[in-house]
Amino acid sequence: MPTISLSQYQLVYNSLSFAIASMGGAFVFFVLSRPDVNEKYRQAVTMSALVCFIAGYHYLRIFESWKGAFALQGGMYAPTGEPFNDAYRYIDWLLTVPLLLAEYVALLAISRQKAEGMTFRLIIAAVLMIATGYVGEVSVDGTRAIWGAVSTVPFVYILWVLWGEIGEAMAKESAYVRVLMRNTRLLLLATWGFYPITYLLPMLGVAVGSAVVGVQVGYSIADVLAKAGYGIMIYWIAKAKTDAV
Ligand SMILES: *C/C=C(C)/C=C/C=C(C)/C=C/C1=C(C)CCCC1(C)C
Repeated sequence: MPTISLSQYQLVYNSLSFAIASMGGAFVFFVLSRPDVNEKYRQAVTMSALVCFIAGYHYLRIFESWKGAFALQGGMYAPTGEPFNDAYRYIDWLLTVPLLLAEYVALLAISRQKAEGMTFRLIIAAVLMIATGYVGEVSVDGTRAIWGAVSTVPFVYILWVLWGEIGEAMAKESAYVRVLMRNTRLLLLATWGFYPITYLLPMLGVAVGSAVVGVQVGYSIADVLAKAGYGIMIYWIAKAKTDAV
């Protein structure tokens, strides 16, 4: 860990704190709003609540780890020697990404048999994406780019499948729901695309301190949008479909 400035330290500190608050707030919202939607869609809202709960817990742990990794020394934050635990984030993704994928599929309202096969393939791809990404994230031997490229293969597969399936499902919906689904699909692409871009930061020649800070802030923003933000979109779609019948 490098020595970082006061404002760099606080930028991460505040981003993590913002993520904890967002996940906690979203969790409460999903629990309270679950009865508003038709039974068919409740499972999707439950999954949003679970995702935010799991992420909120991990953000608390990441926050503690960040505080322990640095100490104020002569106006700068110097590493204490206690390692900053980046594994929390990847463990979190390992749990939340499969849940998010199951959530998208649940909303598509496709036949159960097709949904099960698709969820299974998407989850395998997600595990591969996260596992290979993690190896690259913690690598110190210059293989970050290679593992990042490997991880991008299942990533593209996931987005390609979801993009197509959401497109097909959209066609069967009312004009209003179609617009909501179109926006959700764009949000999916924008937020998931944020992760590999953030991952690239340390390879772009920025100072080590800035890269560490950028990665933490970038992933935090992406997580809030991909989990809490996406959950709200899913809720809106479920609510619109409920009100339409
Ligand atoms: C709630 C957490 C979510 C939605 C996490 C998503 C994570 C990704 C889409 C990560 C993708 C990566 C690549 C495509 C290549 C580089 C390594 C990763 C793991 C950052």
